[in-house]
Amino acid sequence: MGWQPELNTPYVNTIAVEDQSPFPGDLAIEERLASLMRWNALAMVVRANQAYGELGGHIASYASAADLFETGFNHFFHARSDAHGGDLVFFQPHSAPGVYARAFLEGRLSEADLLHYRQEITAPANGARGLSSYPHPWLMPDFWQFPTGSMGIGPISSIYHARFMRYLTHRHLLDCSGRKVWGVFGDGEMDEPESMSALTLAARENLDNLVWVVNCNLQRLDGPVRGNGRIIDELEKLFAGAGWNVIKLVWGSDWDGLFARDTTGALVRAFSQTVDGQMQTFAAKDGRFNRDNFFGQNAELAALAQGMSDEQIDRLKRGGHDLVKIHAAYAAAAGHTGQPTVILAQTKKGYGMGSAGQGKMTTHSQKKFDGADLIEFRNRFNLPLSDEQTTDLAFHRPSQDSPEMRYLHEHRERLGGAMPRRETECDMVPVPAIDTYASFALKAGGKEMSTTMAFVRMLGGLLKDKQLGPRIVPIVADEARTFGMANLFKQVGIYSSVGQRYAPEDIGSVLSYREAMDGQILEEGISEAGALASWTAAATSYSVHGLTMLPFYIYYSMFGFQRVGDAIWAAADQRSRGFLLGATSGRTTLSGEGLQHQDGSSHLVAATIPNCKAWDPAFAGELAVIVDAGMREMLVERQDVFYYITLMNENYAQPDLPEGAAADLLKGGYHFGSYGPIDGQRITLLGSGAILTEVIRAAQSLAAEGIRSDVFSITSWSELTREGESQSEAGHLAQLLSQSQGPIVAATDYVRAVPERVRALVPRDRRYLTLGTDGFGRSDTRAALRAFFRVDAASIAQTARDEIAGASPSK
Ligand SMILES: Cc1ncc(C[n+]2csc(CCOP(=O)(O)OP(=O)(O)O)c2C)c(N)n1
Repeated sequence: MGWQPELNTPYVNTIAVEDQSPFPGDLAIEERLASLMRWNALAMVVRANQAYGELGGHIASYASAADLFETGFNHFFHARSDAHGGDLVFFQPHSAPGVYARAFLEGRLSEADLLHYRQEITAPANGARGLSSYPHPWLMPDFWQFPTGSMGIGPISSIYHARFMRYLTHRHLLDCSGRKVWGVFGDGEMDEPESMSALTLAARENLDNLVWVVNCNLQRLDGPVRGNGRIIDELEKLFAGAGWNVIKLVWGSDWDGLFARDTTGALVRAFSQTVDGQMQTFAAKDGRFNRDNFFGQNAELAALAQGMSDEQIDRLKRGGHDLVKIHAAYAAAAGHTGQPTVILAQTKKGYGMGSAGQGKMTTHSQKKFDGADLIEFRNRFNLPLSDEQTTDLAFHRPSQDSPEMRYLHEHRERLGGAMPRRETECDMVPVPAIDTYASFALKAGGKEMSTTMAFVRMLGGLLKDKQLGPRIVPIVADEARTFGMANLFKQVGIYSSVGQRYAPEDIGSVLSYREAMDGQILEEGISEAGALASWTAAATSYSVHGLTMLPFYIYYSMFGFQRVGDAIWAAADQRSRGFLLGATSGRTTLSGEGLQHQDGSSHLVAATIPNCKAWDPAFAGELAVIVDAGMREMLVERQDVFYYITLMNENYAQPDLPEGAAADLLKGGYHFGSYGPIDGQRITLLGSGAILTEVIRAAQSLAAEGIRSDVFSITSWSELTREGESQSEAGHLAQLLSQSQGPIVAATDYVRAVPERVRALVPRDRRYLTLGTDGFGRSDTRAALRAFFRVDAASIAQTARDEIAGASPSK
């Protein structure tokens, strides 16, 4: 018949009036509370900016989201308690002032704290706690759980957190049933690729523990989200097509009567012809304008508006400002099974800011109010404030025994206490002794293998450990075979929420592809953003769920910090604990793959993340010591750090780890060996990762010429730098170098800026030269690439000779 199902429904509420669940609260009190939140949030931002105009902050976003937040707080968002594992709630970042305002009413923040909004550094000296601009667990570790400041990170993160809760349940590690993930996001934010990329995953996995509320105030920062279209229609199609349950929450209760009287469908027809840019204008204008320009479009509409005053027209609420409608939508979402739900809530940006901001193009950054605007706001929301209190922007907290405060506390107590609240209590998972899984690496005896192979073998061993094994979460983004991990498919299985419904093609093989409900590997497909979100969910399980998990996400190193660096930054903010393994790393070690795959920069970016320890080990034994130390730091000492380790795919002879090297290598480097006659001319060579093998070969050829080289394996340029910079006396590098003499040549498979970081720590009387792989990669053999970038043994040796001869131009 050529029929195509229509994914759009008319521009009205999905839930009909007669299907609305009854509102279980006291509407008048909740409205008064919401008004107080609005006021205190506004006062906080305006006062901060009156004091210091540069501080910034937002009012209009929370003004649009206040009712969406408050309904959640009063009726739905469960905090973690003895009776409930706790919901996860992602808050629109620039609505943070509203969350602080609530914490103030709840008594969790003081007036002094509110006065230090966006003044984190100066606050302590004034006996207050500074309030971070946006949700940052790093900065407010007992408060915020999820960083959402960078648009798109919250949405994708919420999906993978919801999926990870299923994973924990299916693997019988923690029963997460009855717990939900709520996310309030912006309609503009939905444009981010991260926001949209995992929608089908959420539907495919039937994540009915996930509810998104998209605050469709129809505006973003610069202007309308879809001036010439309707964002709610567009999102309805997108989400429905992706398999979500869509609840449109477009109009408030005041419209119910109008719809009931509209027997000809005039309203629905008018909406279908009104684009968002126009809707925004209607939001910005008064009742009179709306009577003339909306209801004035035709006789049928005009008839509907008859009998309503301009004031009443002005106060016609959009769905996202009507507590009763919001509650009904939330209740339907919370009760929906089999699919994730999105609530598309139409609101007005800057709601209630009157002529100062409601629906204005510039409202996003509006933070100045004159006296008249403030009085208008007070009147609009019936705030119990005198004129003076209003113009003074006095914060207001009703007395503890007022009905509002009793109501507020009672409702949060019913839901397990205040939110947001970040917990840190978690179990201590013992780390197995290193020789139970890594003796092969520590005593490699010259056996040839790559560090990737060594890592996979160690991981296989760790997975067998009775206590730690089940807590490990191996994560891949469709590269398990690349890294030789196919054996793990059989050993621990790939997680699938439905098991395996097919006979795998390779069923007879020992490495057969095995999916299982209790499978341990998270195979994320080709989505580095997804895999990183998954890693973050596992890496913060210790805090979000009180259950320590240890994720190892292994990926093409070039598709890490470069591709999803912002997500890693957010994971760092969220105090993640886990391992990132940048495999096939190095610009010349990954030979044939060429420009886009070859990584020469990840260590540079990793070094900028304060709680990321980045390592570039050359040998399997070094790798073992680093993995062991990382596990102890994260699981036993429970430090908020994560490790980034680069792994290579080049096979070479793996030496035994020199006796006593472990302590030094964990500081960033150790003396690997000396070559050539003791009385020869002296050169010092530093190398890391696979390029250390070139350094050693250079030392051997120099030795044959009578030159003495001291070779140091640098396991972490960034740790070496941090250690050195934190010492007032000679740091580790200086101590290492004191065992050697002569000019120093450093070589890595990364851009020269990586080894350049330690330059200031090199003794002044020593020349320091760095060799690296600056420029675009090429596709060729390792030998050709290393010669091209001048990080091969011959180039290193030549640089050393030139230096000794005093002929090298300084580089
Ligand atoms: C990745 C990223 N890009 C840009 C910004 C700057 N920014 C902050 S809020 C905002 C507009 C948000 O619009 P919307 O999501 O519709 O939320 P609203 O404030 O309208 O509720 C922008 C562009 C950001 N925080 N993150």
